Amino acid sequence: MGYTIAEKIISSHLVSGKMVRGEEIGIRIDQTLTQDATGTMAYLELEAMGIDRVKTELSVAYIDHNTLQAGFENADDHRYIQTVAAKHGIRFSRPGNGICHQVHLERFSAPGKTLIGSDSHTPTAGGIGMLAMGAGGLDVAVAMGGGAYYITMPKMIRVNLIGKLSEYVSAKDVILEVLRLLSVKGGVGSIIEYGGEGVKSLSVPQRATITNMGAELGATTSVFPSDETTRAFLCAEGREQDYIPLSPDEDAVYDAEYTVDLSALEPLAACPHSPDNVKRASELVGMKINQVCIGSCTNSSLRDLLTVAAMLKGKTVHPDVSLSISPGSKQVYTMLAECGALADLIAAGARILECACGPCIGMGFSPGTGGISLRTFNRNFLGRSGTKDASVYLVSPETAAASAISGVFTDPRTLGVAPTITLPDKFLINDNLIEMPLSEEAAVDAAVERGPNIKPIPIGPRPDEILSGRIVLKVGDNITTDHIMPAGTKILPYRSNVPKLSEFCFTVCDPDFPERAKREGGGIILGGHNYGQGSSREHAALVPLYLGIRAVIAKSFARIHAANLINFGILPLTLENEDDYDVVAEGDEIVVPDLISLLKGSDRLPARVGDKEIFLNLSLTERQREILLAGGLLNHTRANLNT
Ligand code: MIC
Ligand code: SF4
Repeated sequence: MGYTIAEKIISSHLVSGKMVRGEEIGIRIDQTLTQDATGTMAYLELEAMGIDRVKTELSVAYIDHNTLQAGFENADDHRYIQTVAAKHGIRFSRPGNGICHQVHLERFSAPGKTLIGSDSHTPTAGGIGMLAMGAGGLDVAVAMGGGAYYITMPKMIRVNLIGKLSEYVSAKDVILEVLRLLSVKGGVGSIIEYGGEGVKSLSVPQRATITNMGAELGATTSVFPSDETTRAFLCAEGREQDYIPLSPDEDAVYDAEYTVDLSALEPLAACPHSPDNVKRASELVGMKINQVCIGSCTNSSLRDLLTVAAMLKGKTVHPDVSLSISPGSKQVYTMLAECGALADLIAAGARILECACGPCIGMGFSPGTGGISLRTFNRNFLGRSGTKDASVYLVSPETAAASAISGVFTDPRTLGVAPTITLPDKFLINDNLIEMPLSEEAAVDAAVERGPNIKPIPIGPRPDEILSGRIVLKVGDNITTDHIMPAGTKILPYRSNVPKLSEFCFTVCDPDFPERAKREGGGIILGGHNYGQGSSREHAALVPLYLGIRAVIAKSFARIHAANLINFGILPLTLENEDDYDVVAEGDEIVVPDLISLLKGSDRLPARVGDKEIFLNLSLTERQREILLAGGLLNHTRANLNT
């Protein structure tokens, strides 16, 4: 039986387990990346594990999320990351250099290699044929120390692309179509591979837009073949030596196949409040809009912004619309400036932001009350923009630019002939904002600087003999990590301060939750399907842990979040009978007697709710059982290092 692209990369990096769908495998990791909102924790964890020097081929620490710096906190965290990176052998991408995924794609990604990043959109690098996955900071720290990354061997889904995109239809519309087909749960437990004739017509940054939003499908990752287009991109980045061709074997076996006809695609939009709530742009035409935001790791490449600049040239942004543009990287920004496109954007009235995540993570540019915002981003979860009653639509750069000019939702195909964008053969290469780490000798005496915002990481207790607690919160399906641990200007500065963060936990769903959880001394959370979808932020596990949450019971979990819960010693339990969700109410007391012995070997836990018995499932590998029994991965790794 032949291999898929992902199986080829996995087989060359397999350190434990067998490549059998559903079984746990350990993979050797070549590269890691972190960003600053998850990076402080990841490096505190690296230090806590006693790892002096990273063992990966390449590790990069990016600063791109918390760049508003409304107080001392962010700057202190940046300094911590800069000094800890230098000491431990990690490259440091300074603030101003760009969004981690865009910069990594440009400067470090390589077909056939493995990458994990403490950010759920790490699969962006799948656009170049890399096996790139989002992970919790602790897993990234372990990989930096040379440890394997463990995942469940995914199913393989193939998406065949046929035909060619029409004018004004772009990569964002492709992934929105896949989201429409598969939904935000459709990729869970799977790797999505793109193939077919249509692949050839897509540039690497376009492919990266598609793999980026594979995160929204819940997929483990997404990957494109590596072909002549990949080689040309690497050449343009001055890195042809990183090129290898990569395609699936003729007889590779996929668990499911879909076909997307690029020629038949139209501009699409994901409507509030979910990336899979997809409609045709033509159905929304004429809707008055207030704001347009262009950028984020999904759509901020040179190709995207040159397209926007060409569409805005000589026009003025509609007076009722505020348009922000955040270039994805310093490379993109500089090249826009050099060719004059930046001047066209400024002249049209765009508000140019620095190359960082910015409005995508609610760092500024919140819409007004009840505002309608069109964004080229990847997530439109409730409240993520910073305005709870805003309506965010996810669209392509083409739809965004067309609508910014007209002031109403506009199908760009109505604008006449589309601009032709030619990308240069050589990109501008200047890595002056990437600092190399100190040599091993110099690192010995180098100090790591810690500001007062950096508080100790909560460490989970070992589990008690009996699990007993009240349901302190009952929530529905598709709860995101933005519900559990919101971000935005007021909250993001505290990513290294868990006690402070705890004041905001679940407040999008229930403003009283933090107080109640404290009063009750913690307890258990009950959720629906796909609990914890969205980001990789381990704070969505760490903060509940701090508030005393010892278990989450749900109908199903999102992959990264389930791993984060286990890493911090919180039990991710599923309901054996989904109907029991309706039986259990907030305030009910749940008791699982004999927890320890069940944890040692059983997948099925009998639990008492009042006078009723229900069954909870806990399907774990041996390794995960040991982690939970140790009270989390930090305890477990420390114990192993000391034996
Ligand atoms: C996001 O898009 O939600 C983030 C912010 O990039 C997160 C990481 C974080 O919460 O710091 C992600 O996607 O993992
Ligand atoms: Fe940054 Fe937004 Fe991308 Fe997350 S999704 S990495 S916040 S640009």
